[in-house]
Formats: sequence, C-alpha cells, structure tokens
Amino acid sequence: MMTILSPNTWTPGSVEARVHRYATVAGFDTVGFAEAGPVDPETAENYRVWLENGYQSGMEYLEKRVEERLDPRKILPSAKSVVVVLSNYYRENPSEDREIGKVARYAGGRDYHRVVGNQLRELKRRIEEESPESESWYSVDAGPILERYWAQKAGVGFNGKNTLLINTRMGSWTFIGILLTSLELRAARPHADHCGTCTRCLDVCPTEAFPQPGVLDSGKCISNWTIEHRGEFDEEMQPNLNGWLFGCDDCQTVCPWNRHAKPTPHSDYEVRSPFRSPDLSVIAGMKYEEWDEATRGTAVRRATYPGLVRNAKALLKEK
Ligand code: B12
Ligand code: SF4
Repeated sequence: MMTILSPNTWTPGSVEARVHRYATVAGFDTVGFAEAGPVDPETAENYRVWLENGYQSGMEYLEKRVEERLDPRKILPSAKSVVVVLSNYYRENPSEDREIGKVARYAGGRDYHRVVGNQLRELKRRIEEESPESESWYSVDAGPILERYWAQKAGVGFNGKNTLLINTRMGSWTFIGILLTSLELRAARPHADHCGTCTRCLDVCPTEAFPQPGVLDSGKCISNWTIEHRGEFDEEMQPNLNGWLFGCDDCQTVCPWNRHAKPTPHSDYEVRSPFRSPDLSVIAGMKYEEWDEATRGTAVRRATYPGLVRNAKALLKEK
C-alpha cells in the first residue's frame, strides 16, 4: 500500500519531487500522482450504465476499448502510477456576443493536443532519461482513459456537477494530460467534492443536457452537436445553439469556482484572429481552402469543414 500524501508535499530530492519538477519545467501548472489500478467498481458500473443509456450519442469510440478505460494497466501492463497534469487555458472570451459566433475558450488558439502532447513527450523523455529501465505512456484527450476520474484521484481537483474537473485555484478551465509510468510514486489524497448545494451549471444549460448531477447526455449537449456531430442537424433536434459556433462554455461560465480564474500564462492558447470575432456570414460562405487556412493547427478543425459551415448557417437561422 502506498503512503498517502497531499499534493506538493514531496520530500526534496525524492523521485516524486523530481517528476513534479520535470512536469513544471515542461510547462504544466499542476501535477498529481495516483496509484495505477482498476477504477473503483462504482465508476465502472456508472460508465457501463452511461453507455447503456446511449449518452455517448454518436461517439461510438466511447463504446470501444472499455476494458482499457476501466483499468490503465490494460494500456501499460507495467504501470504503477498515473501522473496527472493540468494546463490552464483560461481567457476572456472575445467572441461572447450574439451577433458573432461564440467559440469555446479552449479552442481558438493552438490545438491543445499538440501543446499538451509535446509537453507530455518532454516529461516522458526526462523520466526515461533518469530511469532508463522505466516504461511510460502518455495521452491527452484521445486515449482510452477516464482523465477526470484520475485527476480527482491524483488530488488535483474534483469532478463537478457539470462533470468537469474543477481545480480550486484555476477552476475548470484546464486541460488534462495523463502519463502512465512503471515508477512507483507516492499517491496524493483523492480530492473531496466541493459543489455543495450549488446547481448553477445544471440550471443554466440551454438544452437541459444533465439528466442528473454529474451525468451528461451528450445527445443534448451543444458541444457535441457543434464539434462531434456529422451531417445535418436533425429536424426534430434542430438545436438551440445559444450562439455557439464551436463548443459551449455555458456550464462553466456560471461556476463559482471559475470566478477567480487567472488568464493563461501560455501564449500558445492565445486566440487566433479568425476566431476572435467570427463573422457568421463569412464562415457560412467559406470555401474549403479558406476553412483549411483558418483552422490549421487549432482544435476548431475537429468540427470539419461541412460541420463548421453548418453551425454558422444554423446560427444565422436562429438570429
Ligand atoms: C467524450 C468527451 C466529450 C463529450 C462527452 C462529455 C462528457 N461529459 O463525458 C462531449 C463532446 C459532449 C464533450 C464536451 C466537452 N468537453 Co470533452 N471530453 C471527452 C473525452 C474524450 C472522454 C470523456 C468520457 O470518457 N466520457 C464518458 C463519460 C461516461 O465519462 P464521465 O462523465 O467521467 O462519466 C462518469 C459520470 O457520467 C458518472 N456517472 C454515470 N452515471 C452516474 C450516476 C450517478 C448517480 C453518478 C453520481 C455519476 C454517474 O460516472 C461516469 C464514470 O466515471 C474527455 C477526455 C478523456 N479521455 O477523458 C474530454 C474532456 C472531458 N473534455 C474536455 C472539455 C474541455 C470539454 C468541453 C468543456 C469543451 C467545450 N467547451 O465545448 C465540453 C464540456 C461539456 C461537459 N459539460 O461535459 C476536457 C475537460 C477538462 C476538465 N477540466 O474537466 C477533457 C478532459 C479533455 C482534456 N484532456 O482536457 N467532451
Ligand atoms: S457544454 Fe453547454 S450544452 Fe453542454 S452541458 Fe454544458 S451548458 Fe449544456
């Protein structure tokens, strides 16, 4: 059984302190460690029930590699620890205006998959340089792993009623990165929940996408519609996009834990000009080449060309 420590109380010179320093030098804002193993039975059951309810909507990949999602040692059999890193992306949203399309705060700058991915690669390199016998694996977003679950386990935040990981210092405006390692790192104390009786995120959601606190029905979420959904919007489901051209931040903007969020220190996340005040008519009439140029290197590309144009046209109809 590993000793339980609070985050950031590593003994100077210890392997934990060194990994912590490497993560900080790589550019991360917070780091925590958890013991690798199967997720707790309640979480595993919740995940299965979530799928049975069809809350993954069209995201069929969430039905795949379930065994890995529920036990990271199925990804890296030698894994002893889960290193969780956070990267603050908060910025004022310059496009929060109904006359123009709103782009979620996480998406208008350099694609976080690249930024956080490069930093994780550097962290892996430093760890393996120091411990050549060790093995590691990393992922940001795309890997078959419940990132928010591990973040709470590693003590870097708690999962709010909006399902997002909330760090008490940075709020929920953080990306999560995961590195599995065969090194044995002393685990942090899992973070306690701090939502209390607050239900602002549940109440504000324009599409009532939360069947219950902490559970999201993706089939109703604007973020899913505007980013992941392919093809035209369903007639019956012709959504109220609430002004969102890409993604949705409504259930985060109202969260009291986000009141004191500090702007990101990372220039990579600075919003690029096409997404500062995106003119809906311009986006709706974009040619493929223009979309290609505007979205290159950003997470907005995930919506695809027909998807982004569809979103702009739907918003123009809503106005
Ligand atoms: C699929 C996905 C989505 C989907 C589904 C979101 C979701 N809540 O699951 C869609 C496209 C909707 C989406 C939207 C967004 N996403 Co997203 N997404 C993911 C992804 C790739 C997988 C998440 C997943 O596994 N979901 C499956 C469900 C089952 O997982 P879960 O919510 O943890 O499930 C638990 C609960 O449902 C609960 N549960 C189920 N039944 C019951 C019953 C009871 C009684 C209880 C108490 C609990 C309970 O138990 C389940 C198991 O733990 C992760 C990256 C990753 N690999 O983790 C990023 C990730 C979660 N997304 C992220 C972001 C930034 C967003 C957006 C904010 C983007 C935006 N601005 O538009 C929105 C937020 C919408 C929201 N409120 O969740 C970040 C979140 C960072 C953070 N601080 O939390 C992540 C971690 C990516 C990253 N690496 O940074 N996303
Ligand atoms: S991202 Fe928007 S639509 Fe999705 S749950 Fe949050 S408030 Fe609702």
